[in-house]
Amino acid sequence: MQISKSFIEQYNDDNLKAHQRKLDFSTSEIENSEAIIKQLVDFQIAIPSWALGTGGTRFGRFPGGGEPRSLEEKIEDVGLLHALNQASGAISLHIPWDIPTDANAIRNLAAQHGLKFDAVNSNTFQDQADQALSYKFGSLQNVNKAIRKQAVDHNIEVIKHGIELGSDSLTVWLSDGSCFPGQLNFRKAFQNTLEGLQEIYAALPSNWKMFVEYKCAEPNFYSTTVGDWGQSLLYASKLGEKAYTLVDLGHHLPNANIEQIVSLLLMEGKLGGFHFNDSKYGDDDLTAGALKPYQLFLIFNELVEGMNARNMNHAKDLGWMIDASHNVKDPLEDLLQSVEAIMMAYAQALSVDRQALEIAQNENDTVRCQEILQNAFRTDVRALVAEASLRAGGALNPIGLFRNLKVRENLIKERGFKTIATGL
Ligand code: LRH
Ligand code: MN
Repeated sequence: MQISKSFIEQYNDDNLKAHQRKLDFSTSEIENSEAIIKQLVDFQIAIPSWALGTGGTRFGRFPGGGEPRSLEEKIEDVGLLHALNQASGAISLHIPWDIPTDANAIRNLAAQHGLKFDAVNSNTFQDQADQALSYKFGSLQNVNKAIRKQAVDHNIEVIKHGIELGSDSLTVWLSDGSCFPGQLNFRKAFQNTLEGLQEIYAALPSNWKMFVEYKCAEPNFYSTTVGDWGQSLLYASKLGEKAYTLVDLGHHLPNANIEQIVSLLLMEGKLGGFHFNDSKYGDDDLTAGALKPYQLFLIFNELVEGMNARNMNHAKDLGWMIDASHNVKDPLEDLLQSVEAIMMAYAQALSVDRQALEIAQNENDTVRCQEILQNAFRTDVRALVAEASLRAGGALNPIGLFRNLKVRENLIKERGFKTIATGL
Protein backbone atom coordinates (compact mmCIF):
# COMPACT_ATOMS: atom_id res chain seq x y z
CA MET A 1 0.00 0.00 0.00
CA GLN A 2 1.37 3.42 -0.91
CA ILE A 3 0.15 6.75 0.54
CA SER A 4 -0.11 9.44 -2.13
CA LYS A 5 1.25 12.93 -1.43
CA SER A 6 -2.23 14.40 -2.01
CA PHE A 7 -3.68 12.47 0.96
CA ILE A 8 -0.90 13.83 3.19
CA GLU A 9 -1.33 17.40 1.91
CA GLN A 10 -5.12 17.28 2.36
CA TYR A 11 -4.71 15.94 5.91
CA ASN A 12 -2.17 18.64 6.77
CA ASP A 13 -4.38 21.38 5.32
CA ASP A 14 -7.25 20.19 7.51
CA ASN A 15 -5.04 20.37 10.60
CA LEU A 16 -2.81 23.35 9.76
CA LYS A 17 -4.64 26.03 11.78
CA ALA A 18 -4.44 24.07 15.04
CA HIS A 19 -0.83 23.16 14.33
CA GLN A 20 0.18 26.77 13.62
CA ARG A 21 -1.33 27.89 16.94
CA LYS A 22 0.69 25.27 18.85
CA LEU A 23 3.83 26.04 16.85
CA ASP A 24 3.57 29.78 17.53
CA PHE A 25 3.37 29.06 21.26
CA SER A 26 6.32 26.62 21.16
CA THR A 27 8.55 28.95 19.13
CA SER A 28 7.73 31.76 21.60
CA GLU A 29 8.80 29.48 24.47
CA ILE A 30 11.84 27.69 22.98
CA GLU A 31 14.70 30.02 22.06
CA ASN A 32 16.46 27.95 19.35
CA SER A 33 13.30 26.30 17.94
CA GLU A 34 14.15 27.07 14.29
CA ALA A 35 17.55 25.38 14.61
CA ILE A 36 15.91 22.43 16.41
CA ILE A 37 13.36 21.98 13.60
CA LYS A 38 16.18 21.93 11.02
CA GLN A 39 18.10 19.26 13.01
CA LEU A 40 14.91 17.18 13.35
CA VAL A 41 14.37 17.28 9.57
CA ASP A 42 17.88 15.78 9.07
CA PHE A 43 17.46 13.14 11.79
CA GLN A 44 16.57 9.67 10.42
CA ILE A 45 15.88 6.54 12.49
CA ALA A 46 16.32 3.09 10.95
CA ILE A 47 13.46 0.62 11.19
CA PRO A 48 14.26 -3.05 12.00
CA SER A 49 13.07 -5.46 9.30
CA TRP A 50 12.32 -7.98 12.06
CA ALA A 51 9.75 -5.79 13.80
CA LEU A 52 7.15 -5.30 11.04
CA GLY A 53 4.99 -8.23 12.18
CA THR A 54 3.51 -9.19 15.51
CA GLY A 55 6.11 -10.37 18.03
CA GLY A 56 5.49 -13.03 20.62
CA THR A 57 6.85 -14.79 23.65
CA ARG A 58 7.24 -18.47 24.54
CA PHE A 59 3.70 -18.24 25.87
CA GLY A 60 2.15 -17.18 22.63
CA ARG A 61 1.88 -14.91 19.59
CA PHE A 62 -1.30 -13.15 18.47
CA PRO A 63 -0.93 -11.90 14.85
CA GLY A 64 -2.93 -8.80 13.93
CA GLY A 65 -3.25 -9.49 10.17
CA GLY A 66 -1.85 -7.88 7.02
CA GLU A 67 1.74 -8.68 7.99
CA PRO A 68 4.43 -8.43 5.26
CA ARG A 69 5.04 -11.82 3.57
CA SER A 70 8.32 -10.90 1.90
CA LEU A 71 11.27 -8.50 2.03
CA GLU A 72 9.59 -6.50 -0.73
CA GLU A 73 6.45 -6.01 1.41
CA LYS A 74 8.63 -5.12 4.43
CA ILE A 75 10.29 -2.38 2.38
CA GLU A 76 6.82 -1.16 1.34
CA ASP A 77 5.79 -0.97 5.02
CA VAL A 78 8.91 0.98 6.03
CA GLY A 79 8.28 3.18 2.98
CA LEU A 80 4.79 3.80 4.31
CA LEU A 81 6.16 4.82 7.72
CA HIS A 82 8.67 7.14 6.04
CA ALA A 83 5.94 8.71 3.87
CA LEU A 84 4.00 9.49 7.06
CA ASN A 85 6.80 10.92 9.26
CA GLN A 86 9.78 11.55 6.89
CA ALA A 87 12.01 10.34 9.75
CA SER A 88 12.28 6.59 8.99
CA GLY A 89 14.52 6.78 5.94
CA ALA A 90 16.41 3.51 6.47
CA ILE A 91 15.80 -0.20 7.08
CA SER A 92 18.08 -2.53 9.03
CA LEU A 93 18.03 -6.13 7.74
CA HIS A 94 18.54 -9.33 9.70
CA ILE A 95 20.15 -12.28 7.89
CA PRO A 96 18.87 -14.95 7.19
CA TRP A 97 15.39 -13.68 8.14
CA ASP A 98 15.56 -11.20 5.20
CA ILE A 99 18.00 -12.48 2.55
CA PRO A 100 17.69 -10.24 -0.53
CA THR A 101 17.37 -12.72 -3.44
CA ASP A 102 17.89 -9.97 -6.04
CA ALA A 103 19.96 -7.26 -4.32
CA ASN A 104 19.66 -4.79 -7.20
CA ALA A 105 15.89 -5.10 -7.38
CA ILE A 106 15.64 -4.73 -3.61
CA ARG A 107 17.97 -1.72 -3.67
CA ASN A 108 15.87 -0.05 -6.40
CA LEU A 109 12.62 -0.78 -4.59
CA ALA A 110 14.01 0.77 -1.40
CA ALA A 111 15.21 3.82 -3.35
CA GLN A 112 11.69 4.26 -4.78
CA HIS A 113 10.49 4.57 -1.16
CA GLY A 114 13.34 6.96 -0.24
CA LEU A 115 15.01 4.30 1.91
CA LYS A 116 18.67 3.42 2.55
CA PHE A 117 20.03 0.22 4.15
CA ASP A 118 21.39 0.76 7.67
CA ALA A 119 23.43 -1.87 9.57
CA VAL A 120 23.00 -5.51 8.53
CA ASN A 121 22.58 -7.98 11.41
CA SER A 122 24.03 -11.50 11.59
CA ASN A 123 22.27 -14.36 13.36
CA THR A 124 24.25 -17.05 15.14
CA PHE A 125 21.67 -17.34 17.92
CA GLN A 126 19.41 -19.77 16.01
CA ASP A 127 20.07 -23.00 14.10
CA GLN A 128 18.86 -22.76 10.49
CA ALA A 129 17.30 -25.85 8.83
CA ASP A 130 20.26 -26.25 6.42
CA GLN A 131 22.92 -25.63 9.08
CA ALA A 132 25.61 -28.31 9.65
CA LEU A 133 26.58 -27.54 13.25
CA SER A 134 24.47 -26.28 16.18
CA TYR A 135 24.92 -23.07 18.14
CA LYS A 136 23.33 -24.64 21.24
CA PHE A 137 26.50 -24.01 23.22
CA GLY A 138 27.39 -20.78 21.50
CA SER A 139 28.88 -19.57 18.25
CA LEU A 140 32.17 -17.59 18.36
CA GLN A 141 32.85 -18.73 21.96
CA ASN A 142 32.20 -22.40 21.19
CA VAL A 143 34.78 -24.98 22.34
CA ASN A 144 34.40 -26.58 18.88
CA LYS A 145 36.62 -24.79 16.28
CA ALA A 146 34.40 -25.93 13.36
CA ILE A 147 31.37 -24.26 14.95
CA ARG A 148 33.37 -21.05 15.49
CA LYS A 149 34.41 -21.14 11.80
CA GLN A 150 30.76 -21.65 10.74
CA ALA A 151 29.81 -18.50 12.67
CA VAL A 152 32.67 -16.46 11.20
CA ASP A 153 31.70 -17.58 7.67
CA HIS A 154 28.08 -16.56 8.29
CA ASN A 155 29.11 -13.06 9.37
CA ILE A 156 31.31 -12.68 6.28
CA GLU A 157 28.31 -13.78 4.18
CA VAL A 158 26.21 -11.09 5.87
CA ILE A 159 28.82 -8.43 5.03
CA LYS A 160 28.59 -9.50 1.36
CA HIS A 161 24.80 -9.00 1.39
CA GLY A 162 25.32 -5.60 3.00
CA ILE A 163 27.84 -4.49 0.39
CA GLU A 164 25.38 -5.40 -2.40
CA LEU A 165 22.70 -3.27 -0.72
CA GLY A 166 24.89 -0.24 -0.03
CA SER A 167 24.98 -0.75 3.75
CA ASP A 168 28.20 0.27 5.55
CA SER A 169 27.96 -1.45 8.92
CA LEU A 170 27.54 -4.87 10.54
CA THR A 171 25.87 -5.44 13.91
CA VAL A 172 27.04 -8.53 15.77
CA TRP A 173 24.88 -9.60 18.69
CA LEU A 174 26.00 -12.90 20.23
CA SER A 175 23.61 -14.85 22.48
CA ASP A 176 26.71 -16.79 23.62
CA GLY A 177 27.16 -17.42 27.34
CA SER A 178 26.27 -20.04 29.95
CA CYS A 179 23.34 -21.03 32.14
CA PHE A 180 25.14 -22.58 35.10
CA PRO A 181 28.36 -21.94 37.10
CA GLY A 182 31.20 -24.10 35.85
CA GLN A 183 29.65 -24.60 32.42
CA LEU A 184 32.04 -22.13 30.72
CA ASN A 185 35.69 -21.04 30.98
CA PHE A 186 35.11 -17.28 30.78
CA ARG A 187 38.70 -16.49 29.66
CA LYS A 188 38.69 -19.03 26.83
CA ALA A 189 35.18 -17.95 25.78
CA PHE A 190 36.40 -14.34 25.57
CA GLN A 191 39.55 -15.29 23.66
CA ASN A 192 37.64 -17.51 21.17
CA THR A 193 35.08 -14.75 20.65
CA LEU A 194 37.78 -12.10 20.13
CA GLU A 195 39.57 -14.37 17.64
CA GLY A 196 36.33 -14.85 15.70
CA LEU A 197 35.50 -11.14 15.75
CA GLN A 198 39.03 -10.39 14.49
CA GLU A 199 38.46 -12.67 11.46
CA ILE A 200 35.13 -10.94 10.78
CA TYR A 201 36.75 -7.51 11.30
CA ALA A 202 39.42 -8.42 8.71
CA ALA A 203 36.64 -8.98 6.15
CA LEU A 204 35.15 -5.50 6.61
CA PRO A 205 35.49 -3.06 3.69
CA SER A 206 37.66 -0.03 4.61
CA ASN A 207 34.68 2.34 5.07
CA TRP A 208 32.59 -0.07 7.14
CA LYS A 209 31.91 -0.12 10.90
CA MET A 210 31.33 -3.15 13.15
CA PHE A 211 28.90 -2.71 16.04
CA VAL A 212 29.45 -5.09 18.98
CA GLU A 213 26.06 -5.28 20.75
CA TYR A 214 26.16 -6.27 24.45
CA LYS A 215 23.39 -7.80 26.56
CA CYS A 216 23.29 -8.78 30.24
CA ALA A 217 21.12 -11.92 29.97
CA GLU A 218 18.75 -14.07 27.77
CA PRO A 219 18.88 -16.57 26.29
CA ASN A 220 21.72 -17.48 28.67
CA PHE A 221 20.90 -16.85 32.29
CA TYR A 222 24.22 -17.19 34.21
CA SER A 223 26.76 -15.39 32.00
CA THR A 224 26.80 -13.64 28.62
CA THR A 225 30.08 -13.49 26.71
CA VAL A 226 29.41 -9.90 25.55
CA GLY A 227 27.50 -9.04 28.73
CA ASP A 228 27.93 -5.33 29.34
CA TRP A 229 29.39 -2.08 28.02
CA GLY A 230 32.80 -2.81 29.55
CA GLN A 231 33.14 -6.14 27.78
CA SER A 232 31.89 -4.67 24.50
CA LEU A 233 34.38 -1.79 24.84
CA LEU A 234 37.17 -4.30 25.53
CA TYR A 235 36.37 -6.19 22.31
CA ALA A 236 35.95 -2.99 20.27
CA SER A 237 39.22 -1.54 21.58
CA LYS A 238 41.18 -4.74 20.85
CA LEU A 239 39.58 -5.07 17.36
CA GLY A 240 40.51 -1.68 15.98
CA GLU A 241 39.20 1.71 14.86
CA LYS A 242 36.32 0.30 12.76
CA ALA A 243 34.81 -1.46 15.81
CA TYR A 244 32.33 0.22 18.13
CA THR A 245 29.91 -0.66 20.89
CA LEU A 246 26.13 -0.74 20.29
CA VAL A 247 23.76 0.26 23.09
CA ASP A 248 20.41 -1.55 23.12
CA LEU A 249 18.44 0.20 25.87
CA GLY A 250 16.85 -3.10 27.02
CA HIS A 251 20.13 -4.93 27.52
CA HIS A 252 21.15 -3.55 30.92
CA LEU A 253 20.89 -4.81 34.46
CA PRO A 254 18.08 -3.12 36.46
CA ASN A 255 18.75 0.56 37.33
CA ALA A 256 21.89 0.79 35.20
CA ASN A 257 22.79 4.44 34.52
CA ILE A 258 22.64 4.17 30.71
CA GLU A 259 23.16 7.92 30.14
CA GLN A 260 26.49 7.74 32.01
CA ILE A 261 27.52 4.70 29.92
CA VAL A 262 26.63 6.65 26.76
CA SER A 263 28.63 9.69 27.92
CA LEU A 264 31.79 7.64 28.54
CA LEU A 265 31.56 5.52 25.36
CA LEU A 266 31.11 8.76 23.37
CA MET A 267 34.10 10.34 25.19
CA GLU A 268 36.21 7.32 24.17
CA GLY A 269 35.05 7.59 20.54
CA LYS A 270 33.75 4.03 20.79
CA LEU A 271 29.98 4.61 20.75
CA GLY A 272 28.70 3.23 17.44
CA GLY A 273 24.94 3.43 17.76
CA PHE A 274 21.68 2.47 19.41
CA HIS A 275 18.82 0.03 19.43
CA PHE A 276 16.06 2.16 20.89
CA ASN A 277 13.20 0.58 22.85
CA ASP A 278 11.95 0.63 26.44
CA SER A 279 11.50 -1.89 29.22
CA LYS A 280 10.35 -2.31 32.85
CA TYR A 281 11.80 -5.69 33.72
CA GLY A 282 14.03 -7.45 31.10
CA ASP A 283 14.65 -7.09 27.37
CA ASP A 284 10.98 -6.25 26.92
CA ASP A 285 11.50 -4.47 23.54
CA LEU A 286 8.61 -2.09 24.20
CA THR A 287 7.89 1.27 22.52
CA ALA A 288 10.73 3.77 22.98
CA GLY A 289 9.95 6.31 25.71
CA ALA A 290 6.80 4.44 26.79
CA LEU A 291 7.98 3.52 30.30
CA LYS A 292 11.03 5.74 31.02
CA PRO A 293 10.75 8.92 28.88
CA TYR A 294 12.97 10.89 31.29
CA GLN A 295 15.76 8.29 30.86
CA LEU A 296 15.45 8.60 27.06
CA PHE A 297 15.72 12.40 27.42
CA LEU A 298 18.76 12.09 29.72
CA ILE A 299 20.45 9.78 27.18
CA PHE A 300 19.89 12.35 24.41
CA ASN A 301 21.08 15.09 26.76
CA GLU A 302 24.43 13.24 27.09
CA LEU A 303 24.46 12.55 23.33
CA VAL A 304 24.02 16.23 22.39
CA GLU A 305 26.64 17.31 24.96
CA GLY A 306 29.11 14.63 23.90
CA MET A 307 28.57 14.92 20.13
CA ASN A 308 28.99 18.72 20.30
CA ALA A 309 32.18 18.26 22.34
CA ARG A 310 33.52 16.10 19.48
CA ASN A 311 32.04 18.25 16.66
CA MET A 312 30.13 15.22 15.44
CA ASN A 313 27.39 15.32 12.80
CA HIS A 314 24.33 14.40 14.85
CA ALA A 315 22.43 12.84 11.97
CA LYS A 316 25.27 10.85 10.36
CA ASP A 317 28.01 9.92 12.85
CA LEU A 318 26.09 7.42 14.99
CA GLY A 319 23.74 4.53 14.13
CA TRP A 320 20.17 5.45 15.08
CA MET A 321 18.05 2.28 14.99
CA ILE A 322 14.95 0.92 16.70
CA ASP A 323 14.82 -2.66 18.00
CA ALA A 324 11.37 -3.56 19.19
CA SER A 325 8.85 -6.38 19.30
CA HIS A 326 5.10 -5.82 19.25
CA ASN A 327 2.98 -8.33 21.21
CA VAL A 328 -0.30 -6.38 21.56
CA LYS A 329 -0.03 -3.25 19.35
CA ASP A 330 -0.13 -2.72 15.58
CA PRO A 331 3.56 -2.99 14.57
CA LEU A 332 3.43 0.07 12.30
CA GLU A 333 1.63 2.27 14.84
CA ASP A 334 4.10 1.14 17.53
CA LEU A 335 7.05 2.07 15.31
CA LEU A 336 5.50 5.49 14.54
CA GLN A 337 5.17 6.07 18.29
CA SER A 338 8.80 5.04 18.90
CA VAL A 339 10.10 7.40 16.20
CA GLU A 340 8.08 10.30 17.64
CA ALA A 341 9.31 9.59 21.21
CA ILE A 342 12.93 9.56 20.00
CA MET A 343 12.44 12.79 18.04
CA MET A 344 10.86 14.46 21.10
CA ALA A 345 13.74 13.37 23.40
CA TYR A 346 16.26 14.70 20.85
CA ALA A 347 14.38 18.03 20.48
CA GLN A 348 14.15 18.49 24.27
CA ALA A 349 17.88 17.73 24.60
CA LEU A 350 18.63 20.33 21.91
CA SER A 351 16.60 22.91 23.87
CA VAL A 352 18.74 22.53 27.03
CA ASP A 353 20.51 25.80 27.97
CA ARG A 354 24.01 24.26 28.02
CA GLN A 355 25.83 27.45 29.03
CA ALA A 356 23.57 27.94 32.07
CA LEU A 357 23.96 24.24 32.94
CA GLU A 358 27.76 24.47 32.83
CA ILE A 359 27.72 27.57 35.09
CA ALA A 360 25.41 25.84 37.58
CA GLN A 361 27.58 22.67 37.53
CA ASN A 362 30.71 24.76 38.17
CA GLU A 363 28.92 26.40 41.10
CA ASN A 364 27.68 23.01 42.42
CA ASP A 365 24.21 24.53 42.27
CA THR A 366 22.48 21.15 42.18
CA VAL A 367 18.96 22.55 42.26
CA ARG A 368 19.68 24.88 39.33
CA CYS A 369 21.21 21.98 37.34
CA GLN A 370 18.08 19.90 37.94
CA GLU A 371 15.76 22.79 37.09
CA ILE A 372 17.53 23.38 33.75
CA LEU A 373 17.19 19.73 32.69
CA GLN A 374 13.67 19.22 34.06
CA ASN A 375 12.52 22.44 32.40
CA ALA A 376 13.70 21.11 29.03
CA PHE A 377 12.04 17.73 29.67
CA ARG A 378 8.80 19.43 30.70
CA THR A 379 8.81 21.56 27.53
CA ASP A 380 6.23 20.38 24.97
CA VAL A 381 8.16 20.00 21.71
CA ARG A 382 5.49 18.05 19.80
CA ALA A 383 4.72 21.05 17.54
CA LEU A 384 8.40 21.21 16.54
CA VAL A 385 8.41 17.50 15.65
CA ALA A 386 5.18 17.96 13.66
CA GLU A 387 6.62 21.01 11.88
CA ALA A 388 9.74 19.05 10.91
CA SER A 389 7.53 16.33 9.43
CA LEU A 390 5.42 18.94 7.60
CA ARG A 391 8.48 20.68 6.09
CA ALA A 392 9.88 17.34 4.91
CA GLY A 393 6.60 16.37 3.24
CA GLY A 394 5.24 14.12 5.99
CA ALA A 395 2.02 14.21 8.00
CA LEU A 396 1.47 16.55 10.93
CA ASN A 397 0.18 13.55 12.93
CA PRO A 398 1.44 10.28 11.36
CA ILE A 399 -0.69 7.95 13.51
CA GLY A 400 -3.75 10.16 12.95
CA LEU A 401 -3.41 9.83 9.18
CA PHE A 402 -2.47 6.11 9.43
CA ARG A 403 -5.84 5.53 11.11
CA ASN A 404 -7.80 7.94 8.88
CA LEU A 405 -6.60 6.00 5.84
CA LYS A 406 -7.45 2.64 7.48
CA VAL A 407 -3.98 1.38 6.51
CA ARG A 408 -4.16 -1.85 8.57
CA GLU A 409 -7.60 -2.72 7.19
CA ASN A 410 -6.26 -2.20 3.65
CA LEU A 411 -3.17 -4.32 4.35
CA ILE A 412 -5.40 -7.13 5.66
CA LYS A 413 -7.56 -6.89 2.47
CA GLU A 414 -4.36 -7.00 0.35
CA ARG A 415 -2.40 -9.67 2.26
CA GLY A 416 -4.96 -11.58 4.31
CA PHE A 417 -5.31 -12.00 8.06
CA LYS A 418 -3.11 -15.03 8.61
CA THR A 419 0.14 -13.77 7.07
CA ILE A 420 3.21 -14.10 9.32
CA ALA A 421 6.31 -11.88 8.90
CA THR A 422 9.79 -13.32 9.52
CA GLY A 423 11.56 -11.96 12.60
CA LEU A 424 10.94 -11.81 16.32
C1 LRH B 1 18.95 -9.28 20.98
C2 LRH B 1 18.63 -8.20 19.97
C3 LRH B 1 19.61 -8.08 18.84
C4 LRH B 1 18.92 -8.66 17.64
C5 LRH B 1 17.73 -9.29 18.17
C6 LRH B 1 16.63 -9.32 17.21
O1 LRH B 1 18.08 -9.23 22.07
O2 LRH B 1 18.45 -7.00 20.64
O3 LRH B 1 19.81 -6.77 18.49
O4 LRH B 1 19.68 -9.35 16.81
O5 LRH B 1 17.42 -8.57 19.34
MN1 MN C 1 19.08 -5.14 19.79
